[in-house]
Amino acid sequence: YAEDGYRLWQRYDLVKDAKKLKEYQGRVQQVVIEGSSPTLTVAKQELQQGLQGLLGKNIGNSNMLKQANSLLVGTPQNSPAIAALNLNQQLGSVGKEGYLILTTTVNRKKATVIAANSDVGALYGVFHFLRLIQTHQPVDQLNISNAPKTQHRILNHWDNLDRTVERGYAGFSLWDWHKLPDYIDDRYLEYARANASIGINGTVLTNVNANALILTKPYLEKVKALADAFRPYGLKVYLTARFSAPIEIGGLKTADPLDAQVQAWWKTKAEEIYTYIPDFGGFLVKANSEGQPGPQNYKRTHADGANMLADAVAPKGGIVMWRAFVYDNEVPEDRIKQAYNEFKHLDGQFRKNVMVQVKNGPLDFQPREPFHPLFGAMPQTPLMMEFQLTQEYLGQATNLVYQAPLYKEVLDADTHAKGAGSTVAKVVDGTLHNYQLTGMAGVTNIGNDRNWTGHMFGQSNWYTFGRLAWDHTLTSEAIADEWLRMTFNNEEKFVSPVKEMMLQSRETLVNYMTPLGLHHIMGWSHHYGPGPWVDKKHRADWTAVYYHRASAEGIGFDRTASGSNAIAQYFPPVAQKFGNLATCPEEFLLWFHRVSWDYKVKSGRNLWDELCHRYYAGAEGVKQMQQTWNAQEANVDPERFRHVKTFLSIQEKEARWWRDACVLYFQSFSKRPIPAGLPKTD
Ligand code: GCW
Repeated sequence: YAEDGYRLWQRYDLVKDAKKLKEYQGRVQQVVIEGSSPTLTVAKQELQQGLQGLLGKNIGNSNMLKQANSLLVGTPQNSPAIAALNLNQQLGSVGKEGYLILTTTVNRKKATVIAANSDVGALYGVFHFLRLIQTHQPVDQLNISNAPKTQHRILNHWDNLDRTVERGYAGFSLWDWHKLPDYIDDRYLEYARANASIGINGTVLTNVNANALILTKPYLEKVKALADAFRPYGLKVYLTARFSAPIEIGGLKTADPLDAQVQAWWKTKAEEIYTYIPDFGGFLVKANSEGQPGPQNYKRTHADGANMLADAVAPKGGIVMWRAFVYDNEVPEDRIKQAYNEFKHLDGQFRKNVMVQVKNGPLDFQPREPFHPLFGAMPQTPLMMEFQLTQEYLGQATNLVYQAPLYKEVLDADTHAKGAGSTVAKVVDGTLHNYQLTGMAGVTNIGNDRNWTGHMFGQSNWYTFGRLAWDHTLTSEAIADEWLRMTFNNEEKFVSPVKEMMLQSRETLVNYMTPLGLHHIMGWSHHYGPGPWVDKKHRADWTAVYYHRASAEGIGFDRTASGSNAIAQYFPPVAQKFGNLATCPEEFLLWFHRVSWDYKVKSGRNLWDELCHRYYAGAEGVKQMQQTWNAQEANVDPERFRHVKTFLSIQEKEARWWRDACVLYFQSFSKRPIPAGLPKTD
């Protein structure tokens, strides 16, 4: 049938390599799952479907270990055969959600065992095992012990109740509120299944620009239906809480978090939610940012607001994710400093079940930003990472950008909070400050397009998020490799060049959009396409010119001590590195410094020439992506080949648009010629 990307990375097509196929068939002759639960049923179905597809034969399910080469799945609690293996010590190290995959003998017969402490751990192990076959790995001597590095691995949907999606570029919201609670669309199950396959264990269903109606009875009944559908897959449901809900749907006069009536209202509301959804995860809140209501409306702090909600969900084990994405354009301060200014001093004031959710960078999901200075700065407050999968500032759904290198760059950045090696990843996984709560959030790129993410390659960012939230030590390369093999095929002639294309794609995009540390020069409000110029309709100090500050002398935002001094928010070794022109990494040059057009960069070119060079190299890079892809026509099905090819031609056009718009605009300040010999074929 037509390949439309609906099957994501869960394709389970027959293993083409005959030798491998035989090997796998020999190794898995029977599936044994002794226990029974909704989650184990899912595991059983997944193995049935997966093995049938991959191995081309129906592998029987049995409760008995009748033959050699069985695949035994379960926990010591629900499987006597697993209990008999005495794996307690090894299982002790994988926690609630981890698993072991072992090649061993059971009843003196060769077997593969997937053992865990919970059914969902076993399910994650099943997906891992299937992935090994999907990616043609050996499965005859397995000794895998795997556990997630962060506890809460959560998708954030910015979905509105009318099904529009804020910054969503893949159709409308998946949640068909009109037909819920009675109609459970198959897509909900496919969605949960895809998330389980990469270890995502939570989903916030609604936009952070929240609508209080989601907390009313008719909607809670619908949310319950979704939560019930997701539960077998280990996927918990969370909601966004509109801070003014007590006024809007509760009939109160205030939403002041220190008001006893308001506190009581939220407690009762939480209790009500738990009657529908006994394992409700908790709330995600955007407060006092971009016009959203919050505790500051009542002269209270973010901690006061978060704690009130935290107290309401605490009795049932719920958590609150309170966002640090706050800024106010009435505040005469460099926008990127505001979150740190508002949150740092609150360290230690939050309840134990609160996490402060921090975007990867201090501005707003730019193609490249330095890491957010709050990471490392709040040792007593668990900080949750917020990445954006949906490509708001990255060409949206028509540009191919594999974001693993972006996420990894941030996770691997060294905060120096406790000396060298204090990476952002160690803050987020809790090891640096011994956080008791840990998590990673991904603002999702999913909508109701047949292929889920608009661009086929957008799926790789969903996949990457799950994989990195589970294990941030995975490399961008390894993740791309897996994803390509599972999503397309295992042929080296396909995987290797296309992987290279993916790995380069983010740098290429940075080059044609915002090279050398430029930022927020996208079109006003929609953020699509270039818009570095003054926009007469809007305040000059809050448009692109505020960020790039180009003039006849030079370009860039001085964030050193002579400017906004944002660098002072970093720990001294980082502040010194960024603050000193000689040591500031060139990719952040114009983020932290204002430099003259003549300034010599590392390539030996002056700044103007280098800027032109990067823009041209970026546009050229997209042409190379096209060449790489076009050479794959024989290796990909015609539908997906055409889909990606068409999007690449849009991207190529847009890259030139960006290049020409920015170079010509900045040239009106630099008054210099476009240098000769730039990489350019058109
Ligand atoms: O990235 C910006 C977006 C807003 C978004 C906001 C946020 C949900 O432009 O659309 O609002 O960030 O993260 O709250």
